[in-house]
Amino acid sequence: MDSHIPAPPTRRLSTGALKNAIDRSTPLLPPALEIDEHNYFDNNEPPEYLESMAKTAEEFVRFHSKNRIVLVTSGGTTVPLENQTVRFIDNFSAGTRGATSAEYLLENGYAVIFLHRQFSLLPYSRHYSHSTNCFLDFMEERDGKVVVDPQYQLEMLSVLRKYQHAKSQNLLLLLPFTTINQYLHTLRALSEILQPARSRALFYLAAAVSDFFVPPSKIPEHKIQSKAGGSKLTMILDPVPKFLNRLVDHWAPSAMIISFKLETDSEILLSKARQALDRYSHQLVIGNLLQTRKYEVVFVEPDLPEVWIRLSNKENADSIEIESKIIPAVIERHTAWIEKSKDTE
Ligand code: PAZ
Repeated sequence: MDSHIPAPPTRRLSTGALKNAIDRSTPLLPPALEIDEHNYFDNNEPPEYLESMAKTAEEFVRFHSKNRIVLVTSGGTTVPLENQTVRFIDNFSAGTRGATSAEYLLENGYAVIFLHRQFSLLPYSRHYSHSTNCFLDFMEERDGKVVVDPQYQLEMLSVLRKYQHAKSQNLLLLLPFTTINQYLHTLRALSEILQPARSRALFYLAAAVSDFFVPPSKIPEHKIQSKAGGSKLTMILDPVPKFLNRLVDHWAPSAMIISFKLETDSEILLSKARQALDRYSHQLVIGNLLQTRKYEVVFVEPDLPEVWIRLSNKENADSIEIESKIIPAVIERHTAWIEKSKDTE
């Protein structure tokens, strides 16, 4: 990264020797087997809305029977600690990567299924939502009416036109999730629904998915009580099975699959991305560091040297979004994937 680009605020909690806190040399968890898939999906009930969501997605895929379709996953999954959930474990992801990438994919003619954490950032509305860009700051009162402040007119008009185009052409399907279980069931259902699209289907898995969860057999039904005098809370979380290889080999065997790898330690980013690629045999891992993810990412592909994508100082000062560089590079690879798949389809 260019040295004078300011690093975004980190969520570092301590200046202590964090290296010792977690053993980062731990290898990745083994890929899930068929039996793990059965165990998980038989024991963790699908969300009630799954069937109707699947119908909507099927219609969308049929409607785009000639177009490229991308499934973008975005935002963080939660891990409930109680069945009637008061408390849950969450992560930092606001869905910026996913929502921004979806816009550039739409601009390049893709139909987008946007599987996102409910209330995280959405394509187009992200420009005016959440605390940094409250939509009210873009408005003013004139003659008793609410109007857009003239200084934002042009930019908002451009965003509005793109949004309305995506809507009127039925190019964007928004599907929410909250928990890790909802995410996994929906991902599997959508993968199967996307099978007819074969190599035209692209998976862009940018969501930050929980690594651990409390299985139904161990989850308390009601709110966990604090005892008088305050006792410690100990919970044992099970690992979430790594379903990426099931996706690659069985759920969507003809699609191009891109996963993301997030780390905080630059020394292990490349090796972890390479390990994921070796383990799951998909086409591309996009690696990024928590601290620099808005300015640089690295493409890791089988049998090829890594490719870094970075914003220059000028691009950064001009508020260029790194996704405007990531997406053309992704599309180039998807085009090659479609070409390569032609012989077998
Ligand atoms: O949502 P965001 O833009 O703040 O962050 C995006 C991201 C860092 C979650 C994404 O780029 C990513 O790396 N997702 C995969 C995370 C992982 O499970 O390793």
